[in-house]
Amino acid sequence: MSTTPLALPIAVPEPAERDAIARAEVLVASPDRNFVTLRLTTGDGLVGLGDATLNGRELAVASYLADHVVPLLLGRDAQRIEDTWQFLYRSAYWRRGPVTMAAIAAVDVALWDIKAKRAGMPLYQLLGGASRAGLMAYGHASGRDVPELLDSVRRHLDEGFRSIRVQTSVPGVRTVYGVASQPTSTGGRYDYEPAQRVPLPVEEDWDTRAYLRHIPTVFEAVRAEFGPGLPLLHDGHHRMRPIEAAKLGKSLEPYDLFWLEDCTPAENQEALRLVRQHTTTPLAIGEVFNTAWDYQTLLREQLIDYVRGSVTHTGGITALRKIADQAAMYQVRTGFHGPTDISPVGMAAALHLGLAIHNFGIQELMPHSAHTLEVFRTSCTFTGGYLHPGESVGLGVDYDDEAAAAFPYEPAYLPTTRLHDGTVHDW
Ligand code: CS2
Ligand code: MG
Repeated sequence: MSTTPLALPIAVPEPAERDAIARAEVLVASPDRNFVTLRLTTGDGLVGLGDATLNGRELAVASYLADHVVPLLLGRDAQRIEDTWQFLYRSAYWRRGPVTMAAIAAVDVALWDIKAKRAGMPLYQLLGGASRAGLMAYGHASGRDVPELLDSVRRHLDEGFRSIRVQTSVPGVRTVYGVASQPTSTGGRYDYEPAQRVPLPVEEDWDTRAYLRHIPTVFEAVRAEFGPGLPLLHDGHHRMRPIEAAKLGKSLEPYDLFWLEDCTPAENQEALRLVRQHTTTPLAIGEVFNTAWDYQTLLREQLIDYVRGSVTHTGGITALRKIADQAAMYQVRTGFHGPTDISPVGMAAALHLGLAIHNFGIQELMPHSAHTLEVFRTSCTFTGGYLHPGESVGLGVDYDDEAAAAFPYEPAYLPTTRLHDGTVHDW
């Protein structure tokens, strides 16, 4: 009796020598804050950069890349972006999570950078071309009291911002997320950048009832000063329970917010149902999400208005584009995360993607320091309130090794929060 031989798997063709990844370097530097960057070089010398920065846990991603991913990349075909994404995601077996997804993101973005350079065009052209002239950005205004906050809004308007996030101190609370110039528990100052170079996390305190009473009075003052037109945003930074978030959304309705961000801890998607039933204040969520699955319920049930993921923390352009496309089906727009812990490489990736997709909403911009911009030379521009990734080929970012050598890694932690009875709360 004859037997049919089993079909052998079809061999994946070897890459052309010029396309094989010849070098993969994990670069860690701290030009005023820590950044982890992946640099891939092809056989013919094309260079791609990817951002792998995970604020406060940077070395975990550096090790994931150097110890477990770099050995898999050498010799692989730099042209096969989707295939490499699926290979790194599925063959690790242990899926998702911020460390894994930041590592995959770095590879993905570096490969898009290389592909666009190979094509000789800025990345947004490869992603479909520009859908708009520029990307409206919002800046971070804050104040320990209302006059200081109004000054900060004025300063941001002078710098060209046309949309402003408003964060403020709360009477009876010592240190609050997002408010510059507050004293910290270690005697330093909480200035702009929440990650602090301290051996233990700085402690902040919190009182939700005081916050809920105070915030509407602050927005009333801002609207009275700047009128009804200016888009205003606010970040709840995961601190409320669902009914508290619903109450805040409702009490802010007269001030017509552009969005209320992270009103509840993001892992409980169902919480947003309750919030949504009570308020028409637009909701934004997702900066700590790392895959499309984290958005599944929120999008299908139309519980949010903006997706807040970043290229760096959701697995790269390949993954974030799929999230944006899924969001578009529900008329949900993007508001990609853009704090200083997204490096200029991650920021450039967000701008290329944001320029190309149809459902772009707004882009967060926390400008990087001069030292950061010495290490990462970027073609991105901010003019008249609008960001643009520039017309250089690829991402438009170069990494300066010499400048980076002056800024070695320094451990830094994000703060932690306790209620006034000592209970740990969401930061
Ligand atoms: C934030 C961030 O930009 C935002 O909206 O909530 O400041 C966030 O706290 C940091 O990215 C944490 O690393
Ligand atoms: Mg936020």
